[in-house]
Amino acid sequence: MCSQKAKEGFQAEPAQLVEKEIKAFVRTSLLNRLSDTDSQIIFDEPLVQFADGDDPIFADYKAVVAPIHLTPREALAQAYSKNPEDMPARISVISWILPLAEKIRESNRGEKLAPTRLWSHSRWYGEKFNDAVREHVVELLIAKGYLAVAPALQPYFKRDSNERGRYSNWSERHIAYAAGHGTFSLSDALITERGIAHRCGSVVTDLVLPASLRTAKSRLSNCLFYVGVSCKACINRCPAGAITENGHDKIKCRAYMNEDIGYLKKEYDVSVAGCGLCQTKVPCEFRNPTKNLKKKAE
Ligand code: B12
Ligand code: SF4
Ligand code: SF4
Repeated sequence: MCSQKAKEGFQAEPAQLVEKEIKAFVRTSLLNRLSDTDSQIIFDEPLVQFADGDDPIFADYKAVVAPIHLTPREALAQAYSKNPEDMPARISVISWILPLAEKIRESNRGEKLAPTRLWSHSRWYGEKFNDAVREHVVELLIAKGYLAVAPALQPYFKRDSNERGRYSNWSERHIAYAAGHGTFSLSDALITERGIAHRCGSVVTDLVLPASLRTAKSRLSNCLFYVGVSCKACINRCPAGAITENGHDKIKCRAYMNEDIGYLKKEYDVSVAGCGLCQTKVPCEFRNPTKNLKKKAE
């Protein structure tokens, strides 16, 4: 446990310090590079925002995602083998978006059936790097004397399936939505100010951080399809027919990745190859496509 002095120093500008630390880690860590492709950087500068750990939206996720979805208070308490009510009065959630670098996105734009080696490696090694960010943030906070946990790294983290398909008990993009990073979309994925082609992560802590505003009008308002502009680009990009005007069929999507293009795991030497064709060559690939519409309307 560190000295009270260090803890006080961190409290001076906690939000700026946390953001600076995460950005520096993404900029300098060698894990944010693909070793066999000329050290290609995986992720550009991240977006970092915060949510109040007791925001009522987290309780809503038990209905929206699944009853087993944890609130931040439950996630922190479980990690310390305590009851949620025994946790400190204020807790916060740190949520980051890791936008995929241009070269990785560009490589997938020309594909019609399956992801490139570069995309698959950004899925496999990129998530390893995302785990490293989680570990780094937790270690930093604990070293400063705070409680901290990355729920996605905990033994209690789990995935399950229901009639709508796969889900987890800590959905990183629902956490990102709560922290005001953006909105969901026709393809299910989260459209942020840096677009849809990203990975995201989070940490829960008792360091008190200012909650970022959720400025979106609705939970779908960054997607052109839902704001009355004719966009079906992701429908046309999906080789599995998993996206229609009714939304994203998670069961079809997963089956396509596991069965139809499952051979890629061996070819690319990864345990998960991904797909992500719906996240490139689309108007929301690297920006919020509704931003200009909003400006024009003003
Ligand atoms: C299970 C899983 C999958 C499943 C199911 C995906 C899904 N839609 O949930 C499958 C295997 C299909 C999958 C595929 C992919 N995945 Co995946 N996957 C996950 C995982 C492990 C859990 C997701 C989860 O818990 N979902 C919960 C369910 C309920 O979410 P949902 O169905 O999308 O939620 C809808 C409802 O909640 C609805 N809703 C209804 N009412 C309300 C009310 C409110 C208030 C709100 C907020 C929402 C809401 O809105 C949502 C969107 O429609 C996460 C990692 C994590 N721990 O979060 C990664 C994750 C979701 N995957 C990711 C990625 C990148 C992919 C792929 C691109 C593969 C790749 N890398 O090449 C594809 C993309 C598929 C797609 N179009 O979204 C990223 C998403 C980043 C992003 N850009 O959004 C994540 C977050 C991993 C990460 N750490 O970054 N994945
Ligand atoms: S491609 Fe168009 S319809 Fe699909 S998620 Fe992006 S903005 Fe929405
Ligand atoms: S919905 Fe699934 S199968 Fe379709 S393009 Fe996106 S990741 Fe690939």
